[in-house]
Amino acid sequence: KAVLFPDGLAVGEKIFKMAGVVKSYSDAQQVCREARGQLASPRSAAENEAVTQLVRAQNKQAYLSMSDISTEGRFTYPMGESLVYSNWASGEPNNNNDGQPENCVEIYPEGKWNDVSCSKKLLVICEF
Ligand code: GN1
Ligand code: CA
Ligand code: CA
Repeated sequence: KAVLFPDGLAVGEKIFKMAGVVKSYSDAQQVCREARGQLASPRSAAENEAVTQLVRAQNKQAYLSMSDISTEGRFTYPMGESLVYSNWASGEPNNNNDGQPENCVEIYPEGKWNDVSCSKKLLVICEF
């Protein structure tokens, strides 16, 4: 645990680590892949709270791993499974950025989720 302070948190078997960079979705995915992890994928309220703590500490929205790039309106994890947990903000996902689609997911410092353009530059948090 000590080595994770102040940028990481362990929840059950999972470790979330803030990478200290702000990237587009595909670049963010690559950062986590190169570290042999993947983008944060909170699958429970406890995991979502851990990611939220890291986001709040930086006061910057972060990417989650999930997207509806394959099928509009159907958000999945990177391996294609449907979500087992979600924490959408009210009215989200709305797939609407000035008429442009939004196929990636950001998490706000309050822990709620919003779909956003995958080109938006957001904080990278990986899980291991
Ligand atoms: C943001 O900036 P605005 O209000 O058009 C957000 C959308 C949300 C919306 C919720 C680029 O859109 O994803 O659905 O707020 N766009 C960006 O009100 O973050
Ligand atoms: Ca979408
Ligand atoms: Ca949205």
